[in-house]
Amino acid sequence: MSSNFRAGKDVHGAVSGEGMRVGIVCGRFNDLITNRLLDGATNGLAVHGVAEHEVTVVWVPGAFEVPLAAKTMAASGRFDAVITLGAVIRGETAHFEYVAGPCATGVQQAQLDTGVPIIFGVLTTENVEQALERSDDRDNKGEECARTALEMADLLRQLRA
Ligand code: INI
Repeated sequence: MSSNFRAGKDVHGAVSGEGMRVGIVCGRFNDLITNRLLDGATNGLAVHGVAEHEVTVVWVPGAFEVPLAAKTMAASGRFDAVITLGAVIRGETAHFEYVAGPCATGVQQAQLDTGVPIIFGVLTTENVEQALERSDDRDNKGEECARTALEMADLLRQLRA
């Protein structure tokens, strides 16, 4: 069924990096993968016009530590968005669920608590091959997160204006 109803306002965030301050939290665990995600994220930010001096990269031991660092950065008021990057690989650990679940829940809670967009770029895969596929030049979760961060930062600016 279609309708002729047109909403009075239709709000979209722009993917534009001008003046945007972005924090990145990156897990060292599985750093073969997380360095590729970081390259994707920083390339994505650069392509959309984010200045190098507006980007801060913070390293944490692993995905379990990501939410606390992301929340602290978001709460500082110094960032328009925070991107989280990590790699939790099921084949590598017996406690996959204990790391991946709390990381995702913690990131979501941190963005709701602070009101700052915190973008979830922590890969959770069955094996290294899948993680490599999602962090390569054609399909890179970090690059996708860069675009999402800018879109959400602009959207929230508009919603608060
Ligand atoms: N951390 C990850 O980021 N990825 C993993 O796959 C992983 N594994 O396999 O255990 C992992 N563990 C470390 C964890 O994030 C914490 O750093 C550690 O438990 C100390 O709190």
